[in-house]
Formats: sequence, C-alpha cells, structure tokens
Amino acid sequence: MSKSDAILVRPPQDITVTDYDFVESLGLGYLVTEARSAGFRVEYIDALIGGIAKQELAEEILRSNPPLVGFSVMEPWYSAVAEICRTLKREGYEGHIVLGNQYATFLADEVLTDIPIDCIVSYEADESFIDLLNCVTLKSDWRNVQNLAFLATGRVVKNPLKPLIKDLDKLPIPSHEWFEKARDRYPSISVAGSRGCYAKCRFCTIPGFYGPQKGPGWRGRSPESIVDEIESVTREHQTFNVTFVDENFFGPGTKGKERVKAICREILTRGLDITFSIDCRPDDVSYEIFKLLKKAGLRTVFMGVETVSDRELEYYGKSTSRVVNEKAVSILNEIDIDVLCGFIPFGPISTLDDIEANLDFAFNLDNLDIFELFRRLENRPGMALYSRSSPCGRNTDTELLYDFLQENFRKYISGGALIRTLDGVSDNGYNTRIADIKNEFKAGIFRSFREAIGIIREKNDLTPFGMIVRERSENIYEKIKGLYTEVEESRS
Ligand code: B12
Ligand code: SF4
Repeated sequence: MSKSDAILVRPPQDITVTDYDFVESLGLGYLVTEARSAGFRVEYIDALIGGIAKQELAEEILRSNPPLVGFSVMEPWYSAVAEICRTLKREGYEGHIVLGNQYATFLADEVLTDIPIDCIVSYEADESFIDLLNCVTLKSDWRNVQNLAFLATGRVVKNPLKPLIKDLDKLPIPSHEWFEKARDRYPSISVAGSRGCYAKCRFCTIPGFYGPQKGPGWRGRSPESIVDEIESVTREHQTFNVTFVDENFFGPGTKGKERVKAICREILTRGLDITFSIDCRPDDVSYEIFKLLKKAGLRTVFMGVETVSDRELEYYGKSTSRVVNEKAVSILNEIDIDVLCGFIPFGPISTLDDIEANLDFAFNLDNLDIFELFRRLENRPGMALYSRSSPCGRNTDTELLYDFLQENFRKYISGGALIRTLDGVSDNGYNTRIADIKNEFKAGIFRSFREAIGIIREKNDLTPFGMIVRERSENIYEKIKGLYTEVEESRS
C-alpha cells in the first residue's frame, strides 16, 4: 500500500530558471493543506525548488505509487509535465493523473488529447480537488465532480462549475514546506490576501480564469485574517519579508481602499516589523494611502503601466491613461517606494511613436526590470484578446511571425547590447537598478533602437506589429524582414 493518498507536484522547468521562479507555488500550497485538513495523506514535491529532474521525479512517483498524482501546469512547465505523464503511463502507473492551474484550464481540449492523463480540475480548484480525491481514494465514480474536464469516448467533457469560494477567510494557511529550500534565492514568503480582479484588461488571463464561475470578480479576505496569517508565517519561518501574490491588492471603489487602510492599521497596531510588496493598478495609487502603506512596511510595488499610449490603453481595455500612469509613478517616487512598472512595449496596434514614447517613459524611471522593454503582447489562452487556439506547445502562424519580429528586435536591435550590458551586472536581470547601467544601456540599446526606428520610419511609416498581427500578410512579413536585414547589414 502506498504511504500517501496523493502526491502534488510543481514540475521542473525545461527553460532557464531565474531567482524569481523560486517563488513558492501558493496554489499547490493551498491544495496540500486543504487535502490534509480533510484527512488525506498528501506528499508535496516542488521539483523546481528541490532541483529534482524529470526522470528522478517519475521514479519517485512510481516508487510511492499513490492513488492520485497532481501536477500544476503553467505554460513553461507543460513540456516537462507532458514528458513525465508519458513516462508514468509507459512504466505502468495505474493511479489517477490530474492537472490544474491556468494553462491546463484554458487549453483543456488540447492537453487532454495530447497526453495520457485522467482529468483536469479547471479554474478555482480548491473544493473540486477535494471532491475528486474523495472519489478516487474511495474508488467511486469521479466523473460527476464539478469543474472537471476529461475525455469520454474520445470527446472532451466539461462539467458544470462550482460558484467561486464565498469566504476566503475560511481557507487554511497554505503549506510553506518548500520555503526553507527556496529562501536563499527568493527570501520572501507568499501570502494571498485576495483572488481575482475587478478590472477586465483584454490582455490579462485573470478575468478569464475567475470569470466563468459565479461570484464577484475580486474577493478579498478580511484584514484580521490576512494579518493573522502574516504574523503566523513570518514567526514560523523567521522572515520579515512578505510577497502579496494578489493580482490586484486593491478591491473596487472606496470600500477597496478602506480595506487596504484597515490592513495597514492592523499591521501597525500589532507592531509587526515586516516589509512587503504588492501588485496594483496605477489608478489605485494615491498619496494618502501609499504613505500609510509605506508606514506599514510596503517597499516595492509592481504596477501595470502597460503603455503610455492612450490609444493602446483603450485597445487593451485598461481604463487608465498616460496622465494616470505618470501621476502614479510620481507619487510613488515622492514617497520613496520602489516601483517596478509592467510594460507591453510591442502590441498589435503599436506605432513607432508609441514605442519611442514608452522607451522615453521607461528610461526616466528610477527602477526598471529591463526585460520589461523586450516584452510583446503574448497570445495567451484565457485572455480576451486571444486570437485562436494553438496546438499545445506550438505557435500558430501568427505567433511565429510575431516571434520572428521579436527575435529580430532582440537580435539586431537590442539583444547583443543587452547581453553585453548585463554581463557582470546581474545574474538574471531582475530588479536591476537602471541607475547602475544607465550610461552603457543608453549608449547601447537605446541608440541602436532609435537607429532602427529611424531606418524603418525613413523607408516606410508603418506599424510593423499591427500589420503583422492584423493582416497576417506574407508580403508585409517579407517587407519587414527586409527592413531588419538592412538594419543588420548597416551595422556590420
Ligand atoms: C506567483 C506567480 C508566479 C510565480 C510562480 C507561481 C507558482 N510557483 O505557482 C512565478 C514567478 C514563477 C511566475 C511566473 C510566471 N508567471 Co506568474 N503569477 C504568479 C501570481 C502573481 C500568483 C500565483 C498564485 O499564487 N496565485 C494564488 C493561487 C491560490 O492561485 P493559483 O496559483 O491559480 O492556484 C489555484 C488554481 O490555479 C488551481 N491549481 C494550481 N495548481 C494546481 C494543480 C492541481 C493538480 C490542481 C488540481 C489545481 C491547481 O488551484 C489553486 C487553488 O484554487 C499570478 C497571479 C495570481 N494572483 O494568480 C501570476 C500569473 C499566474 N503569472 C502569469 C504569467 C504570465 C507568468 C509568466 C509567464 C510571466 C512571464 N512573462 O515570464 C511566468 C511563467 C514562467 C514560469 N516559470 O512559470 C499570468 C498568467 C499565466 C498563465 N496564463 O499561465 C498571471 C495570472 C499573472 C497575470 N495577470 O498575467 N508566476
Ligand atoms: S492586468 Fe491587472 S488590472 Fe488588468 S485585469 Fe489583470 S489583474 Fe486586473
């Protein structure tokens, strides 16, 4: 008999691992604690943090042979998960294989027909996962469990969805058993004070993930419950750093702001000596509230600026503006809170003017994750702007064209200079202080970027990304390719 009822796994990652990947998997942490509280014996393996390779992981699962094994699947983990599932089945594992998380949820049809698994628990999975575990361990029929997607006689079946969890205060404290191993590379403990978001940005997967289940877009825990958890986990793990993984730390309207103030007051009244980071929207930034947040320990804010082009902001459904973005950055600078801005510098309707305006804005920031400048709008399943479903692990033609452009931008315009600049400056580029590298960076990337923009503009005043994505025309593709080749040749 197996010593556990289930093994829950965060898989290893086939692509390069950075310090930021050492953030614990709070989703799995919740499922592990919830299942244990329901009386199940659950083993939790974070193969990425634990440095456990695919083969070793598969062997461990086969040795333990639990009735159920579950994998969390975000996009970069899929290839490893696929390989492990195939190995497990090939080696005769007869238990139940279940997947969850965003990638598995949004690409359920493709995933179920691509790899040998039993089911996917889609969307918010806490309650349905326990229902499934119950059925599997009791050997009863699991096919009626809500939120499940599975194959039946070659067809994908998607069961009705449970409503969203009403009261997040009732959830237990998630397991942090991998924190000790991760802390050398990511020394901050994760806390979720809310789930979802009240906004509906068309490039974001959060509205698509929490939207289909009945309930409000954004759900917050009470200040008391959050601060209780902070007190408990920071004491237990001897750390003073907390990362709020909340997609949006603020709830909607005045109530949302009052709740944030109440969290701050609770931290201050209890005299907790902590520092923390949050994610928020630019239009939630006000002097008064961020002054209080700083007093309570806020040090870093990740803020989705996206672009300073009002036209693009409207297209993205962000409901902010250039003025709002600039004001938010200026308030945070004044209060001396580190702000990391999220950008979508290249998108389907970006013009060269937009790209230049974003670069100018970015270079005036004190703190910049420079990789933000090399992002493009990704065609990610689950977002409203997702154009069409792509087969698992493969790009669609559109994406390939888009990637080709990005590759060229990286290679011809910025990549070389970026890598030279980063060499010896930072391990992975995250949180690199632009001040340290400003001169070299500007001289390298910025100049060549401007040169390239100049050449493109001189030849033809086009919007390359927009054209490619909207029109998908082979001619335009060739035209842009030619322009980039010229850029390359003019520099060699
Ligand atoms: C922390 C975090 C990370 C961490 C990793 C988290 C982890 N170890 O699981 C790191 C830093 C590695 C990360 C990376 C990236 N992330 Co991230 N990340 C987040 C963040 C802020 C919090 C995740 C979290 O803890 N949520 C709270 C928990 C409770 O929810 P959950 O994880 O969704 O888990 C629930 C369900 O999904 C499900 N579930 C999860 N796993 C499993 C497994 C099984 C078996 C089952 C049944 C169910 C299940 O049950 C849980 C409880 O309901 C989210 C935003 C958010 N708030 O969700 C973005 C988010 C998930 N990330 C996002 C993105 C885009 C990325 C990157 C691609 C960014 C980039 N461009 O590089 C990379 C991916 C690279 C990588 N290595 O994975 C997107 C969406 C990704 C997607 N569609 O897959 C999000 C939504 C942010 C956003 N708005 O764009 N991320
Ligand atoms: S990008 Fe941010 S503000 Fe917009 S929907 Fe996603 S989480 Fe909400």
